[in-house]
Amino acid sequence: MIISQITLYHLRMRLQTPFETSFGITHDRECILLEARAEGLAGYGECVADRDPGYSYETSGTAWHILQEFLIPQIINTDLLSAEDLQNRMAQVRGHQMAKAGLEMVYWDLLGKSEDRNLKDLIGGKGDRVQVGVSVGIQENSRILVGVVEDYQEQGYGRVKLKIKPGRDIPDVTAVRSAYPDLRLQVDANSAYEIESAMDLLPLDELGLLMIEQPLAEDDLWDHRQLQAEFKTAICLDESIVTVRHARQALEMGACRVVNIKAGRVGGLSQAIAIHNLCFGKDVPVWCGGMLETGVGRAANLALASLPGFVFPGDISATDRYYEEDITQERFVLNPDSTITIPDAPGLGISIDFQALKRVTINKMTIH
Ligand code: OSB
Ligand code: MG
Repeated sequence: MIISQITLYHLRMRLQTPFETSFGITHDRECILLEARAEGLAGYGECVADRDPGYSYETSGTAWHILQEFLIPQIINTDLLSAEDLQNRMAQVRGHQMAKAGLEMVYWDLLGKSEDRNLKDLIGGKGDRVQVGVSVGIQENSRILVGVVEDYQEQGYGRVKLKIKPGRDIPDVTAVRSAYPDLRLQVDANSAYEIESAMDLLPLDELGLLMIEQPLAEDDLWDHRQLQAEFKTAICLDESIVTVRHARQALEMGACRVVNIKAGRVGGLSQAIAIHNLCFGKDVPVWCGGMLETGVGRAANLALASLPGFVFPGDISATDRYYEEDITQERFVLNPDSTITIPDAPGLGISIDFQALKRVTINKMTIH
């Protein structure tokens, strides 16, 4: 597979409603769409780095720089033999997982199109749909939060994740649990606590949560291990796992009992699959996290989440939970059984809506 040209599109897309987490409020989602030409085909990928370095040190700005100056020059006009070969060529860049993952997604889309196979089949996924849930941002107060959850529940979401932060934790989660005793419920702190303040979360242990996601620092494993020892509820790591090695060490030391897998965070689909395989071999459940993707990244997430170790529902919601207008012609809808159907056309299985793309593009550059 020889890629002869890549165009980067810096996108800014207005969210349906602002999304508040412990690291800030997002009104407009930024990302980079990659469009590659190879052997008469067009392939697409999404780099999920956002405008601000709140979730990760990577931003749409750093990813643009790393792609333009270092990653794309490494792989353009050379014969890419496999995803592994692509990873080897990108390995001289330290970190910058989201930039790498965007490029790897392009490779998979092209590979699928050239072999007339969809991504799910290429990676060995099963079934035609995956179980999904919705990630609910911090609201003005508990009463409004319960109303928002009610709305999603009526839309058919069978699993809800609540964002929490110090001062907005126990009362919020308790209010939702009281209103919905049987709802599949989990929380995500996005690194907002320290080992000491996280002990304030102990009442959550009585609320029957599926898991507590990333309570402590993004560069921490050891304190998570200490915390997991104090809680009955499973700790799930998101930010702390950016390589396969982190996943292995986290499991070896007992820093978590569940892993959130995002291809963007771990440097690409091949690395996401490797973490899945590691966890599957140790009977550790995983699930597919989300980064408020466009339809491009959403398609990749759906294929990934069809692997057998993805036993918890993914943060893969319907298009209308995020955007009024998306850049794919396909819109993803929630099936009545709280699933979303995996696209089955070749590659990612999506096609770009170029009119919509034009409306959300704030910068564009082509590299030959
Ligand atoms: O921590 O899982 C997270 C969104 C942006 C950055 C980090 C996270 C999230 C979400 C939303 O929780 C998941 C989604 O619906 O895409
Ligand atoms: Mg998270």
